[in-house]
Amino acid sequence: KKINVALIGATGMVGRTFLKILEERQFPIANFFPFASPEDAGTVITFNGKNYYVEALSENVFNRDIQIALFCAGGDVSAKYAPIAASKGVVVVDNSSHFRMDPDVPLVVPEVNPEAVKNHKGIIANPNCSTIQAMVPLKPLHDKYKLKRVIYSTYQAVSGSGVKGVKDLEEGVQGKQNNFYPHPIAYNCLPHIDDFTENGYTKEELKMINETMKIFNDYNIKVTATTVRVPVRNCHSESINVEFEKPFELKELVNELKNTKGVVVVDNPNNNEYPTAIDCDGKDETFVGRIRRDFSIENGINMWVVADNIRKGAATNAVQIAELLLTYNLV
Ligand code: 2RA
Repeated sequence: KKINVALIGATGMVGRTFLKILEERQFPIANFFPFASPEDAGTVITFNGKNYYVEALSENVFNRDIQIALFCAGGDVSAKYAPIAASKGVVVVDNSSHFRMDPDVPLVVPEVNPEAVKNHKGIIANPNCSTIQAMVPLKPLHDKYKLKRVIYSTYQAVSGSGVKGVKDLEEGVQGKQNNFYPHPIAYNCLPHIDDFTENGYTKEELKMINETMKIFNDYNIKVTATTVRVPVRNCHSESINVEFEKPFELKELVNELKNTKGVVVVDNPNNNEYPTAIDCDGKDETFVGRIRRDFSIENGINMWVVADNIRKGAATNAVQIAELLLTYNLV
């Protein structure tokens, strides 16, 4: 069965990765409608061997025969147009953060809570990239040992900020100072991703905290986070400390991870084997290493988790949600 798909934000870094993922996974598309902002409209993109003019988004485009609309044009565009699309019977998969905490909007990582898509009321939200890559390994561990507390420390690539972030780093290392970020990112680390809020946390940190509880549907899990921008081009790295309710054998815990779809364990420190951003670039799995007991608490571990924040962190996860809509006959 082939369906008609709209891609809103087709010319951005995530949008272009959507095109690649849709092609790689041979998502069954009959008619394809790429959209962008008026200033980017008219761009020609190639998709599945055909050239398309990217159209300017407007309210009436959703009167066309479209089954799924993939949004990756920022929160303002999603806030305005996703409800219009949904009102016309189009199922929206939204990569922005705008609707993630809406109780009527499922927040989905297909390896973690696929069934949640069945409760959608027109809009399904893609979680934040740094949340998605943590959920994939945490899910089997939560199922077996029950999460009590999670501490995230992230080391996030500049690609998370789009082309401007990448430019700031690449030109910064050549001595040309831009000021996309509030401080130089070259040879530097910035504990500042998204805006600061009144409680001293950034929106990025609050996203990880709130999205973890919503995706596991467990508001008793204690979660905290520190999210940091680092001079890495692509892939987010995360140090995750987990306290479980139940005791565990480390070998058994590692085997749980090895047997989890979407997880690749790279963990042999004696051979300098652990996940690195450069090694994970362009991949869809979540890579886990440095798995070791936290001897400071009764049932705890530390682990190092790396994934491609543009692929699994955004485009691939969203396309997997679209595949679930087909699997569950929801479109
Ligand atoms: C970032 N997670 O890395 C945010 C949005 N992509 O900037």
